[in-house]
Amino acid sequence: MINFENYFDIDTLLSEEHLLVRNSAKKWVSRTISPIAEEYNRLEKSMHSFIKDLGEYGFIASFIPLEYGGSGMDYISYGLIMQELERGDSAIRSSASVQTSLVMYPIWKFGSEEQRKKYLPLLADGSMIGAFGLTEPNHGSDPGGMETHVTETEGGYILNGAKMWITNAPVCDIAVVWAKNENNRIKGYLVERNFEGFTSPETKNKWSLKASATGELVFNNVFIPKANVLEGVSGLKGPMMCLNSARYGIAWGVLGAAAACIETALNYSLQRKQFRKPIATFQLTQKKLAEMTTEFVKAQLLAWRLGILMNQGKATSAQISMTKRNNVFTALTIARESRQILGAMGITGDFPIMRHMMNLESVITYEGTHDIHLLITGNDLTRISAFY
Ligand code: TGC
Ligand code: FAD
Repeated sequence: MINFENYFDIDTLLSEEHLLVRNSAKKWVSRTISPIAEEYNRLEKSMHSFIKDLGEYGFIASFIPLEYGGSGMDYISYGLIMQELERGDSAIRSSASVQTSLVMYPIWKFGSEEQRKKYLPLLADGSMIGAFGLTEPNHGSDPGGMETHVTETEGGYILNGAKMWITNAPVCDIAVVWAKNENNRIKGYLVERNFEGFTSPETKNKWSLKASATGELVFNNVFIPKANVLEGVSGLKGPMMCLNSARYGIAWGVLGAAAACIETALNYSLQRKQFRKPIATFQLTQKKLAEMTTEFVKAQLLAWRLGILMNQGKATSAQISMTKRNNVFTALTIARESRQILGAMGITGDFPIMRHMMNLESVITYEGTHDIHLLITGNDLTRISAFY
């Protein structure tokens, strides 16, 4: 079969190291995740159980410096790892995104040296699982309105409130929690599993990301020692900077899911016969395949270019929003079109398409919805906020 993933020779834009990292992640996923993905989704078994393997292979903490247990790789390598993980299932990419961009990144960027040394190596090798608490029951797209808050007390703070829709909440050992202080400023707090008054009930009955543990983070007078405050940042820009990194990873990740769908649909269309001919013979099938591949290549090039800008420290948050929005929508459209090519077979678990499609319904919502990213682009172009 034609290598549609290299249609524009994108491999020549990658270094030896990039290719090595991509190939080893691809191999690991096809050996470890792809064979169990269907079963884990059916049984709602969370893939966080593979976090130690991710740590061992360097698939988490890829851009975290070596001195803190990371791999010191660049942003293209990070993106390629996300792509390969999501080829298996969005749940395993979610675990890696949260651990790397939403938990290790803020500790690395905004934490004290003591916090970095204490937590980063354990998160990097998967001994600890992290969660990121920004969204609340009453504040999703508008996290600046958050109600979770702290009050100062001797030696630290008392945390009250609740976060919702949190990846890895039920299984986390540590949560990076964003809350307002008495001056109404948002700060980050490191909440450890054994802190009294902290609970994390699981959210059940999802039709998407079924192999990812999602839940709430509930804080009932939880004492947070001063040593657990991320002193290096205050305001909404703290969590938003973490999201820049995670959204960038998603822009690559969804390429993996999209590629799995195109590959499945292309193969199927060449095999499946109707009216005595492979369905690939029909112009309408070819139109679907051609358009999906065109959009895939455009998304791939956008992700690659964004990766270069990330490496140079020049990527803007608006560029990241545009790429996350475009690439997730592209992947979801590809999943829907691929499913059509398979007809009734497309709705079964014998093929990965429907699972990817259902997962992508979450991906198009989390880390900023499709419409919120459009408004961010609109704001960037006009300098007029249309949020309010
Ligand atoms: P706005 O007035 O625009 O900004 C407030 C302050 O934040 C700064 N800021 C950013 N800084 C860095 N990067 C960004 N992307 C930033 N966006 C905003 C901004 O400069 C300002 O700073 P300062 O110093 O002037 O105060 O804020 P707003 O209240 O109008 O709200 C708009 C905003 C940004 C919140 C909205 O556009 C948005 O992005 N909403 C989406 C919320 C979201 O993405 N939540 C994600 C939760 S985490 C998650 O989903 C994880 S899924 C995990 C998995 O993969 O499983
Ligand atoms: P709302 O904000 O209520 O939005 C509902 C609809 O209104 C959307 O279509 C939205 O686009 C639209 N809307 C809102 N405001 C505007 C506006 N100004 N103009 C036009 N339209 C608007 N959060 C975390 O903090 N940590 C996590 O680990 C995490 N993991 C998640 C895992 C999963 C599986 C899911 C589904 C979500 C997760 N989230 C997490 C939460 C996610 O970030 C939020 O769901 C998302 O930000 C949207 O918030 P909401 O669901 O409250 O929707």
